[in-house]
Order: sequence, then C-alpha cells, then structure tokens
Amino acid sequence: MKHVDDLSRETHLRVPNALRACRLSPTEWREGQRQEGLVLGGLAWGWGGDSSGLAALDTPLLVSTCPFADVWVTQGDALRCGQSGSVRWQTDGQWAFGQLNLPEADGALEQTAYRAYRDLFAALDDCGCPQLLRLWNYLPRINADGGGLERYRQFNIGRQQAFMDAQRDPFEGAPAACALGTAGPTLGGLSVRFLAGRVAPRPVENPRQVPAYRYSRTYGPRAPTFSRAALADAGGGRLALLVSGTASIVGEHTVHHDDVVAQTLETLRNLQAVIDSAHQGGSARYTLGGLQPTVYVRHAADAVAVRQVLAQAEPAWRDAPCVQADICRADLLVEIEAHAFAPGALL
Ligand code: 3EB
Repeated sequence: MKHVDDLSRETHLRVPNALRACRLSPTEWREGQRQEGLVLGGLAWGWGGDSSGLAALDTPLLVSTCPFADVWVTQGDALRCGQSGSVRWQTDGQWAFGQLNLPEADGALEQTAYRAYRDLFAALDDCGCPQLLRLWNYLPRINADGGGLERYRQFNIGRQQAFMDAQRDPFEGAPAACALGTAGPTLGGLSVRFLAGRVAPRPVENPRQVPAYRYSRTYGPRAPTFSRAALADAGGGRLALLVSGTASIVGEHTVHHDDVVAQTLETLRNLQAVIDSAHQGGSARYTLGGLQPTVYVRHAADAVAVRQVLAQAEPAWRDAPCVQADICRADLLVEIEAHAFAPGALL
C-alpha cells in the first residue's frame, strides 16, 4: 500500500514542466545563454525586421528604452510546432505560445477580430493546451472611427462573439489581456499573441474597478473580454501572476483626464490593488517592484514625466521599458502591464 507521502510526491510530479519568463536584449537572445530551457515564443519590442522567430511589433521605444524581448521558456524537453488557420504555435505539451497577424479587410475589424479568435481557439485545441492564460492584442488606429463605432469597440464585438461561439465564457474567468493601438503600418491588420496551458488559471479582479467584462454600454455595445490578472501554477512550486493592461480607471470610468502624472499614480494604485487581490487566490507574495512591467504611453512627449513618477514610486522601475502606443480609450494616456513569478501555490 502506498504511504500518503508517496501519493503527495506523485501529485507533485504531475505539476507541469516549469514555465519561466526571460526579459532579454537582442544580443542575449542571439547568444541563447539565458534561456536555460526551450523557448515557446515571445514578444520582441523595437527590433525592427530582425526578431528571429519572436513575435515582432515595431513599436517606438521611449526614454532610452533599448530593444528587448519577453521570452516564455519551459523546462520541458521537446517542442512541437504547428499552424491552425492564421495562428502559428509552439508547445511542449503543457504550455503553448502562439501568434497571428491578420490583414484587415476595409471596414471589417469586427469580422477580423472574430476570425482571429476563431483561429486562436482552433489552435488551442490543436496544440492540446486549451486554457488561455494571457493575450496581447495590437491593432492600428484603435481609437479611430470605424463607421459609427470606435474601432476598439468593433474589436470587442468580434472578440466576445468568438468566445461565445466557441462555448468559452467571455465573462468570469476570461484570460488576462491587453489591447493597444500601434501606429506602424509595418504589419497592418490585427496582431494577437497568446500564452496558454492545460490548466485554467485563477482569474483575479480589482475591487477598485468594475470587471471589464461587466462594463456598461457607455463603453461599447459589447464588453471587453479580459480579467484584471491571471494566477497560474507555473510548476516548480511557483505561481505566475500575469497582470492585464492596467490604466487610470476607477469603477468603470476614466479618471484624471488630461493629467498624465495623476493617471500614472492611479494606475499604480490599481496595480497594487490587483496584487492585493492576487494574494487572496494563492500563497505567493508579489510586490510592485518585483513585477516586470511594460509601460505604454500615448504621447511620446509624456514619457519623461511617466518614467519620473514610476521611478519615484518604485525604484526598481527606474528603467521600466516604455513604448509608444495608443490606449484603447481616447482619454487614457498611459497603461501598464506586467508579470511576475513567486514561490507559492493556489489556495
Ligand atoms: C481597461 O482597463 C483599459 O480589451 O483586452 C486593458 C486590458 C484594457 C485589456 C482588452 C483593455 C484590454 O479597460 C483597457
């Protein structure tokens, strides 16, 4: 008969191949020294055309931010790659990273978003990692009018409909995400990147904010589909906290119009609230300074002020990467997303 301790050790063995994230310079990436594992994929910032396999975005880098990549690495021992419609993906059987770039037919962003997510859900089935942990969405002219409706709101319609048609709940339990506007015509169309796993993450909400999937119709006919953060067992006794794009929203409304400093401070309060809320879902302990942030600034001229506020609030964020992007509400000037790993388990 098996002793209880043996059983619990076996349970421990069933924890997935450990997942890690590495923030690398292009040189570190090319030299391949810091990855220490297999690279599922990653996002490359400001690399221009040469992103050697990573999902590139030609986003302008601000306040002497150097080109960098966020690379997702697994301790697994073999990768399988595939293509499902427009999505290219890579998996070790426990974790998957995928990306798509879909050209957009004129005036059809809603349909493009729907197709992107339909392909994405097919990819999740094909790669055997059905649970979305984190999504990154980028689209051109996000705040522009798209025939009577802001383009971001059109995107939300197509995204939510694709969740529903795939029998995936677009409300409670939605993945962590961000949605930004990119200026460059480099890729054109809609770019989506995702991280997925075999086990559904624990969604995290922010008590200072209405859940985004419950926003009223003031913010569009269909609500955005994301949770404020996702908490996932990353294997190796660690929990990953994946924090969605976070901005100066209280309740469901933008606060501090035209005041980028106040918006940055409000965003920090929201990030701290998300961290506090994550602490209720697991034993891992996170701090603002322990997060790897990416800062999106609407107006390049605001970047110095944003960086100053961040450095003062959190010394570890003195060199937080800042990139230029349009935020998904025209009145938002700054948005911060982040991730962190810490020892602990889900409660
Ligand atoms: C907000 O809190 C700001 O549509 O996927 C943040 C993160 C935002 C994700 C998305 C939008 C999204 O509503 C915008």
